[in-house]
Formats: sequence, structure tokens, C-alpha cells
Amino acid sequence: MARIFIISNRVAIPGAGNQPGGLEVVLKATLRKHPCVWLGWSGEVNAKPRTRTVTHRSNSYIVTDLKPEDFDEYYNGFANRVLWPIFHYRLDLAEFSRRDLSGYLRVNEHFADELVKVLKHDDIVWVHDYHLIPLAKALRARGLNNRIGFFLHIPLPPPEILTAMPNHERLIPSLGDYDLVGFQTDGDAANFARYLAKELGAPSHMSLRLGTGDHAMRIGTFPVGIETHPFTRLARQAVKTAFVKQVIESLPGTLIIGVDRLDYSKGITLKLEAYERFLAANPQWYGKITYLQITPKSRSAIKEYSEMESAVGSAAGRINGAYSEASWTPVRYVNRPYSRTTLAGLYAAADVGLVTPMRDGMNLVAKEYVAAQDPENPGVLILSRFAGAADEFRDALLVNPYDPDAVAVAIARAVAMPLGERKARHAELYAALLRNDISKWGDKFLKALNPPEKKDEKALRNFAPGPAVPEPGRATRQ
Ligand code: ADQ
Repeated sequence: MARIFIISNRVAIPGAGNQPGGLEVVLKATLRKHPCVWLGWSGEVNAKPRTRTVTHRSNSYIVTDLKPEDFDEYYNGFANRVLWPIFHYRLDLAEFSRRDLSGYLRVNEHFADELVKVLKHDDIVWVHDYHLIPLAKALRARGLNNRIGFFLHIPLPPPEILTAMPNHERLIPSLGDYDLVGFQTDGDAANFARYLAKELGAPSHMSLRLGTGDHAMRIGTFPVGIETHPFTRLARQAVKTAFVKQVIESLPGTLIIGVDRLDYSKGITLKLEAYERFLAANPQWYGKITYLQITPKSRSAIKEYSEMESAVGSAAGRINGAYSEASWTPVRYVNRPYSRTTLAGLYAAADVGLVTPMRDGMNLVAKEYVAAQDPENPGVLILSRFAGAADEFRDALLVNPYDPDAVAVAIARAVAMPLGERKARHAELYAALLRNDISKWGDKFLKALNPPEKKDEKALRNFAPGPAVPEPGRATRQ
């Protein structure tokens, strides 16, 4: 039987105490349903890298160490100082170096070497995220003919931004070695098609299937979701746990919750500023409202991240300094991860979910917040229009996160929203959640990657530039 190989930067081995992140959440259903092999970095840095395999139930986990220079150049360097900021529209934060790019390519070659040792000809390979864009190219160069798919969890910016990345013409066209390239939203997929049209002269009419051949690359949109019903059940139980009850009892009244990794794309400092403006304009809420911001640290070795850590800490301190009373703290800022159960309970207890990233592939926190609400007395979701989730969540209060005054007005509207409107909005949001439940996501992608019949291809909004994407400078028009 064909096995499914999942390849990603980090591997979440069950019970190994991994850092929280979206990838683990979205792959859970696929790992439960199919025998999978998950390969990636162990999280360890070693001068003499080791590769080892762990088996858990019907799945295997192959993890390999990185050399210190690989960690610097591939992970801290090209992936997180170039691709992450640029793909989140932050050209101003990108720090490009040729050395980092060669480290990035080297690690992709290393992953390809590890893979060819274990892959059989009919195995299906599913590569995840921006760390591994050139992996299919490296595998094809080793003679592999397997079905290989790629899913980008983060946004893809328009070609006007992407082409500012030095050496983009070496990297982005290498996506043409995948059979299927999947995105979170139609906007991301359209940006990719526009890039191909502008840079490679490929036709940009996305609804047209062009070209045939074994490796005609196709584009699809596969929005990630969560396990909706199980999360709703978890929240119902979690709200009764001792810890969550203790938090609820300690609150003076209304609760606003924000849950974000400490990352500049999540817009945490502007969110605090919006809350500060809400407080300044609404003194009737003094002593009656709390904003709980839960923010586990991430990528602390990178300068922008450690700078942001202190910026967020001082914004929270500034607001508390200006507005606190001996009996009231307007902001509770918590710098640690919580279990999913505790998070679910806290979402359920919160009257407002404040999710305002500057740019986000999808944003699962918005989805978890909606799933956790009691339909008879639901809270209100305030959501950035620049999160992928905004495409599906038209009934959230959609805001521009760059405009703290507008976000402050949305907070005031949310905390005063009548029950009837809250229920109507929540019903629409919950229906949207079910439409893209994660239990179907992996299968949708895998079916599109390995279609049992030709007619399935109609389901894709697809585009194929031909058997292989031409090298830059040798663009062909079809
Ligand atoms: P992330 O940037 O990690 O994911 P997100 O989609 O919000 O962002 O997922 C974060 C996950 O981590 C959520 O499931 C959340 O519950 C969990 N989490 C956050 N803070 C936590 C805490 N303090 N304790 C415990 N758990 C916590 C990337 C992309 C997103 C995309 C996902 C999935 O950046 O845009 O939605 O992948 O594709």
C-alpha cells in the first residue's frame, strides 16, 4: 500500500513536548486516518547530525539533526529572516545573504538524501511550508518520479513583492517540480499564478487547465480548519476545570482574549494600542473589563523577535501603569504556552476574541475561538481582514489592524452587542467552520494530488504551465 510521507521543518512526535504551532493541529486528522511517515528536523543542533526513527501507533517519525551552520543559515537565516517576512509582506524586515540561501538549499538537499533512503516508488510525498520550497526539485534530481505535493501554510504575496526577494528566480519557479501546489486562499493562489505569468510568461487564466504530462503542476486552494465538533466538546468540558473556573472567578466582568505566538505578523503591539484607545474613549468600562493576552515566545534567537518581546511587554506595562487601580488590572499579559484544554476553556469564557494579525495564512486561533462559543450566549470575534480566515468568516467584525482607532470602535461594538446579533453572527461563523473542517482537509489535498479518476481534476481551480517550469530567461508562451 502507498504510504504518505509528510515532510516539514519540525516534526511533532507524540508525547515529546513540542512547541505549539498550527502545523501539528492541522495534520492530526491525517496522521490518525492513514499510515504516515513524518520526516523533518529533530529540533536538535549537532556538529555530527544523527537521524533516528520513532514509531507511534501506525505512524513513523524520522527526525534528523541540523549542524550549527545549518541552523544559522537555513532556519534562523533564509527561512525566518527572508522568506517569513517577505511572504508576510514585510520587505522592510528581510535580511538577505547569499550564505543563508546556500545553507537553505543545502538543508533541502540533506532532507532529499534522507528521503530517498526510505521512499518506495508508489509512496506519496506531501511537503509543508516555506522551509522546503526546493525539495521536489532536489528529489526529481535524484530520479524520483513519485507524486509530490506542496502546501504553503503562510500567505504568498503578489509578484510586486515577491520579485524584490534576491534570487527569487532560483527559488519560486522550483515549485514547478511539484505535481500540486496548495494555498490557504484564492488570493494566495492568484498571486502565484500572476507571478508565473509575469516572470515565466505562463498564461494566468487560472480556470483553464493547460498542458499535460506526468508532472504538469497544478494550483489549488485548500483552506485549513480545525476539528470543529471535538473542539466544541472540549471547550464545554474545559470551562468547568478548576483552573479555568479560578480565572473566571478572578475577573471583574467582561473578558477579551488574544492568543498569538510572539511574532510581528500577529500585530500584538497594535492590538494593545487599540485596546488602550478603547479604554481612553470608554471610561464606563473601567474596573469592568480585562484583556487577557496569551503569547508564548517563539524564535527568540532572532533580533526582531527579542525586540518585539520587549515592545509587547512595555505596551502592556504602559496601559496597566496608566489605567490600573489597586482592585483592577486592565491587561493580563501571559508569556507561556497552555494546554489545548485550558485554551479551549479560556476561549469559551471570553466575551470577545481579538484576532488582528497584520497578515496571516489562515489563523487557527480565530477558528478555535468560534468553535468554543456557547451558541445560546456566544462571544464576538473581531478579526483582521488580512487573516486568511477572513475569506470564510464574513460575519466576524472585520477590521483593518493598521487602524487602532477602528479596532477600538470594533471592541466597543463587540462588548455591547445584543444577544440576537451575537447568535446570528455565531451561527454563520459556525457553519463556515464546518464547511472547511480539518477532518476533510488532508483527504481533499491527497485526493487532488493523487486523483483516482480524471474527473476529480475538475474540482481544482488549476493551472499547469507544462511538464516543467522553464528556467528563468527561457520562458515559453503557450
Ligand atoms: P501559526 O502561525 O502557528 O501557524 P495559528 O494558525 O494561529 O498560527 O495557529 C497557532 C496554534 O497554536 C493554534 O492552534 C493555537 O491554539 C496554538 N497556540 C497558540 N498559542 C498557544 C499557547 N499559548 N498555548 C498553547 N497553544 C497555543 C501557521 C500559519 C497560520 C496557519 C497555520 C496552519 O502562520 O496562518 O493558520 O500555520 O496552517
